Amino acid sequence: MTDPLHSDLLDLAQEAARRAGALLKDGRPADLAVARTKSSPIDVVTEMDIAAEKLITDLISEHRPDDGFLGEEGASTEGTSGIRWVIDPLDGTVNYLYGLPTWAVSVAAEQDGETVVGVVAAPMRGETFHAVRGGGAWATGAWDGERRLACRPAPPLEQALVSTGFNYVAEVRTHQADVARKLIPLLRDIRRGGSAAVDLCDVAAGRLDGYYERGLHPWDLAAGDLIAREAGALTGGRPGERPAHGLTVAGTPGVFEPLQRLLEDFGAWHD
Ligand code: 2AM
Ligand code: CA
Repeated sequence: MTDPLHSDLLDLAQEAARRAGALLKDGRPADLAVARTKSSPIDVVTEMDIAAEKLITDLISEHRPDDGFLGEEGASTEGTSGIRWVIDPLDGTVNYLYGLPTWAVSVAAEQDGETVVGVVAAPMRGETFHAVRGGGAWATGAWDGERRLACRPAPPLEQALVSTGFNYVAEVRTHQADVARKLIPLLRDIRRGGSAAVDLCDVAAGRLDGYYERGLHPWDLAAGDLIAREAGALTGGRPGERPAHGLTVAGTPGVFEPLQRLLEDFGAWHD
């Protein structure tokens, strides 16, 4: 039985993510990547990002005025209800800028510090993922209705398809490339999707065997982490730790453990 509070939070998260996704999709100028006049393309993306976060926080506050927020675009309030919303209004910003389809709106609700609801809407893929703690992970597609997600049965590591991401800072990227160079001969291949939230949902959906990244913030991973775990995946940080800014690892059981060990050996984390 789903807690009625969690059902309400899920409804609200889905509506917020749907509306923000529509705003971002419909509001993206067709010539964004080539816009050179007036403002830079980056400014347009930042404006869309801020507008999407405001839409989400306004909608939620209207229904639940006592909840707190933590958002990539600066929303940060404590609240008094024990519920805090962790929001990335646009995850995969660079893809959005270039017109690539892998970007998402990520909305999670925490109760007393534990994520209880996660929604990741990927409008250009026509898919929305969601999970409630203890209730499994689900995807709703434009063409195939709602389906329950389960991560892939583990292949041997050398046949695992693993996604990752690279930081915006050049020195960090160089270090990450060194880790990837050591890892790539030991795996089937590496992917670089560009949205942490979507990568975690792709692990949940059985489209990736694993995923890791250094430098994520709580809003990048809160919803996707719950969705991956509810689909049967394991997630963590450095061995024995939870996903963190220093390192996030996710994978189907059997791939997660050796991947996490290799990342430790190769120094993929930072403090
Ligand atoms: P963003 O698109 O909202 O910036 C890309 O590797 C993934 O990591 C994206 O989900 C991106 O979120 C996230 N990310 C967060 N901080 C990052 C950083 N400092 N450098 C690169 N990617 C970062
Ligand atoms: Ca993000």
